[in-house]
Amino acid sequence: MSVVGFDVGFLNCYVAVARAGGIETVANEYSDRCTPVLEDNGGLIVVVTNCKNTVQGFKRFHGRAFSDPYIQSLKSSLVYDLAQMPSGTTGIKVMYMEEEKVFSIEQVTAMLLTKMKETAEHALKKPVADCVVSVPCYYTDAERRSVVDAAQIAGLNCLRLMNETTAVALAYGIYKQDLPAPEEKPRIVVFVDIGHSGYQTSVCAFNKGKLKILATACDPELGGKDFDEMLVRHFCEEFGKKYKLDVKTKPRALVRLYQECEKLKKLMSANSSDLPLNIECFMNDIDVSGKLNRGQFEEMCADVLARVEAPLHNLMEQAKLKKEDIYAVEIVGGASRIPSVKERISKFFGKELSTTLNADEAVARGCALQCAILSPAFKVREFSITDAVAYPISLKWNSAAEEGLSDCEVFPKNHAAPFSKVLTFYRREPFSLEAYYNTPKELPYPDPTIGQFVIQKVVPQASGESSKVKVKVRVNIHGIFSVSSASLVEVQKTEEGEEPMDTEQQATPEKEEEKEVIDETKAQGDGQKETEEEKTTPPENEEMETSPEDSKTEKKSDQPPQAKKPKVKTKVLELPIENSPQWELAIDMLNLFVENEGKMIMQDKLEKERNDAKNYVEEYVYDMRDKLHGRLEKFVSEADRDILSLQLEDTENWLYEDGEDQPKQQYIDKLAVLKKLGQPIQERYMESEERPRAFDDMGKQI
Ligand code: ATP
Ligand code: K
Ligand code: MG
Repeated sequence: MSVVGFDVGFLNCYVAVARAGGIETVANEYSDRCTPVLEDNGGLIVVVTNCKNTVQGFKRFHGRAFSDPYIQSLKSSLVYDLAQMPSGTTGIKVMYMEEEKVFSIEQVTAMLLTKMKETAEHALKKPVADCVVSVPCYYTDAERRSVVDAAQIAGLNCLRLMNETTAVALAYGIYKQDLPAPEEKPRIVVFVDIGHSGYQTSVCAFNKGKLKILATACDPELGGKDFDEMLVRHFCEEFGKKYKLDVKTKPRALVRLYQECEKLKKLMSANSSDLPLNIECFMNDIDVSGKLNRGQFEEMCADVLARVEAPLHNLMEQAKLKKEDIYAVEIVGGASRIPSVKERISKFFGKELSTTLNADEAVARGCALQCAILSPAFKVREFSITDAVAYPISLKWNSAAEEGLSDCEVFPKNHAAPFSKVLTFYRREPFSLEAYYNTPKELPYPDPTIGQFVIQKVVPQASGESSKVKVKVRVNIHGIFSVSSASLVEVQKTEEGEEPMDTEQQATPEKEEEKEVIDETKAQGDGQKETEEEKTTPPENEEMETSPEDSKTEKKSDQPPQAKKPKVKTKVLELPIENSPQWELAIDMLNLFVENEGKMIMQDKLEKERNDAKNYVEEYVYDMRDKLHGRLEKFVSEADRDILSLQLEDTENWLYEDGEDQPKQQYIDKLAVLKKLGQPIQERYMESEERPRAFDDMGKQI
C-alpha cells in the first residue's frame, strides 16, 4: 500500500509521499524535487538539444478532439507535431526508437506518471500503485476521464483525481488545530493557485475535521506563460529592430528566448532595477542582449494583469460572501510570486495575502494527504472533504408521453461532490438519457456533451402500466459523472397484512439523495412535473452521509395520511445500463496502451542496462590505465603492461567510434577481454596486500 500524491503541472510536477514522519516531497533521480514536464521516450531530456522530440505543455490536450479549435490554435506554436487518433482525439508525434510514432495524450501523460511513479518508488523503496493525482478544478468530464485512463496505463490505482485548489485547502486545513467547532460559524478561506498555464481560485469553509468547497472560479488561460509570452513578444520586436533577426522563423532560437524570458521574469519578482537578458550565438551566430525593469514589465503585461480580478469577483458572487467574511487568502503556484499579481489580489480583498503553504509543493502534499486518508493502511486524523461541482450538469431525455424533450438539472453549480441522486421515471420500455453541461459558455471546452446512457431491459408492469424505474446518477470521487445504476420496481399484490418490502440501494460512502422525475404520469400523459422535485428533495446536508436510511424516506412525506392502503410487495430488478461517455477510450485501446506502456518500460530498462554496460567498459579503461602506472606497476611485466595498455587504448577509441552505440553483449564481451588481461595483475596485487594481514591474524591466534 503506497501513499503518494502527484501534482501533474503544466510545466512542473511534484511527488509527495507519506512516511512515518509525515508528508514529504521527494526528489527525482536528478535530486530535484521538481520534475519538469518534458517527455522524450518517457524520459526527461533537455528541451533545446532535441526540440522536435520534446513534448511539453500537453496537460490541456486531455479529452479533446483533434479538431477542437483549442488544439488547432496551438498547433503552430508547438515544437512537436500533433495527429488525430483513430477515435478522433488528440495524439502526439514522437520519435521513439528512431521511428516516428503517434502516442495518444493518455499514453504521453502515462509516460510522465511512470516517471513520477519511479520517483516515488525510489523514495519509498517499494512498488507504488495507490495514489492521488491532481487536476485543475476547471477540468471537464472528458478531461478527467482521460487522466484516469492515463493513470491506469501507468499501472497506478488512482484513488482520487483531486482538484488542485482542494488539495491546497486540505494541506492548509488538516494541520490547523484552531478551526471552529462543527456547530460554529465556519472559517472561510480563499485559495488561489496561479501556475504556468492556469489560474484557479476557490473559497472554502473549514470546521474542525472538515472542509467544504463553496465555490470555484478560474481562468484556465491565465498563468506564468502569458507573462513569458509578453516578454518574448517584446524581445522579438527589439531584436528584430536591433539585429535584423526574425526570431519566429527559428523554433530553436524561440525556445531559448522563452527560457531566458522565463528566467528574467523570475528575477524581476525579486528585483525592481534594470536586469539584463543576454543570449550568446542566438541566431546566425549573433549574440543578443537587452534589458528590462519591473516597471516596464508591468506596463507591457497590463492586459494580462487586468484579468486577475475577474475570477475573484465571480468567486465572491457565487459564494454570496462579502470581503469581510474572508479569514485569509492563501496563494500558491509559481506565478503567484509575481509582485503585481499579488498586489492585485491583495487589493481586491483589502488584506495581506497569506503564504503559509509551500507555493510549489502544496498541491502534491494535499494529494498525498488525501491518499493517506483514503488508504486503510495509514492512520490520519479524520478529515472530511466536500468538493463542489464545477459546471451545472443536466439530463435530457425523450419524454415517454411523446411531448418531446424533457430536461432537468441534476447537479447545479457548486453542488456538493462526490454525490449520488436517485431519479424516478415511469416507463414501459428502454430509454436513453443524455447528460450535458448546461452552461456551455462557461466551459473552457467546446463540447457540452457528457455522454449517453441507455437504461436497458425496461418492461411494463404485469398490468400493462408503466414501471417505476429508479436511476442513480452520480458525480464520483474524481468529479466524473455517470449513471451508476438503474432498477425497475416491480409491484406485486400480496396477501393482507404482509409488510411491504422495501428493497433499496446499498449505502454508498457518498452523500446521496432522491429526486422524483416523473416524466410520465400513470393516468394522463401530460406533465411538466419537475417543479415538484424540490419538495421531495431532502435538504443537502452532511448527515445524509451517515444516515443512508434517508434514501428510503423517498415519498414518505408525499403519502397521503390514509389509514389502510392495500398492501403491495415490491421487487427490485437491477437493469443493465449502456454507458457511452463522450471521448471515452475504448477498453481494447486502453488495454493495448497498458500493454505498450509495459513494453516501453521494459525497453527503457534494457536501454539503461545497455548504457550501464557501456559505462562499465569506460570506467574500467580509465581506472586500469591509472593503476597500471600506479599501484599495479610492480605486479606486471613491462611486456604485459604494454599489451594491456594497447588494448585499453584500442577500446577507448572503439567506444568513441564503432562502439558508441552497440548492443549490451558487445560491451560485456569487451570488458571480459580486458579483464582477462587485467585480472591476474589485480590478483597478484591483492595477494601481496593480504599476506602481511594473514600473518598478523596468525600471530593473534597464537
Ligand atoms: P499549472 O498549475 O498551470 O498546471 P504548473 O503547476 O506547472 O502549471 P507552477 O509550477 O505552479 O505551474 O508555476 C510555474 C510558473 O511560475 C512558471 O511560469 C514560472 O515561470 C513561474 N514562476 C516561478 N517562480 C517565479 C517567480 N519567482 N517569479 C515569477 N514567476 C515565477
Ligand atoms: K506544479
Ligand atoms: Mg499547478
